[in-house]
Amino acid sequence: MSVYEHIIVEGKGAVGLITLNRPKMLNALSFGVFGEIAAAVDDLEADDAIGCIVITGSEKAFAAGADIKEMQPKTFIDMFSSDFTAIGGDRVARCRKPTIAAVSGYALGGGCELAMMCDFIICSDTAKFGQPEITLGTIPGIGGTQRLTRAIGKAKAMDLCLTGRMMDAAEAERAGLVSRIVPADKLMDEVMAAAEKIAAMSRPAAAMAKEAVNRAFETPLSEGMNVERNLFHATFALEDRAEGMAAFIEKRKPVNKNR
Ligand code: CO8
Repeated sequence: MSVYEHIIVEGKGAVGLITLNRPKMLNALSFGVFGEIAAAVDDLEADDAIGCIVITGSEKAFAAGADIKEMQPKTFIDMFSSDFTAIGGDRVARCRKPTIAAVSGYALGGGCELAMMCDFIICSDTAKFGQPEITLGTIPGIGGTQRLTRAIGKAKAMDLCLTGRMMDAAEAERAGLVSRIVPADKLMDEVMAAAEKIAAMSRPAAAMAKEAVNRAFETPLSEGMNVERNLFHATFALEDRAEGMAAFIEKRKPVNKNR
């Protein structure tokens, strides 16, 4: 296991919990934080005990964006050479285990983008989402113009990216950015329950379901349908599929072997 300075990583049963932990800076995402998130995903993905990963922040802020104080002196070549966007973000998006973002308070800029890299977002009624980069004279750099547009459509994505305004939890749910809104004091209970439920499913089936849904973001419908069909057929090679259907017929709970 790696040693972490800016995040807390815990294994809670079959759920890996990554908690961003820079409270004084509202969990601003520095290069170091992104590097640690990537290392944590590496660790949790390699850990057979873990079936689902949750990323969360504090009650006040999931993350208020990339660390502006760290970014301010950077030049084009600094950013280009470091390939910052590839460090943490892509690692979360490439994770094959299911991931959930548990968002309370601010999820702005890179914070909103990090949440969108997860498979889905459950938020508290205090959540606020936005891409305020334009107010700093820059634009989103790790998915805010792309994943947000695919998630909520052009009209709202343009509105958020061009005005820099925040969207509250209710608007985010209406727009399809989040899957559920939960009272703030119940957020982690609800997210952990969802994560435990997912972790108890057949792991290869969950990975295939995730891969198929993600293809809808990246390919035309016909290609996505092909991927889905192939993966669906592939589930018939799983012992878990045979067990799942037998258990249904025998009116009992399935025992997944994750193969
Ligand atoms: N970076 C650095 N420090 C921050 C950040 C941030 N993103 N957000 C908050 N802080 C710090 C504040 O400076 C303050 O520190 P200090 O006490 O030392 O002054 C502390 O956190 C508390 O913040 P506030 O006093 O501002 O708290 P408020 O409750 O008054 O306001 C807000 C909360 C509205 C969230 C406000 O802090 C804010 O507007 N933050 C900035 C939001 C923002 O613009 N985010 C976008 C950043 S750019 C980005 O994310 C680009 C992503 C591209 C990824 C690729 C990168 C290379």
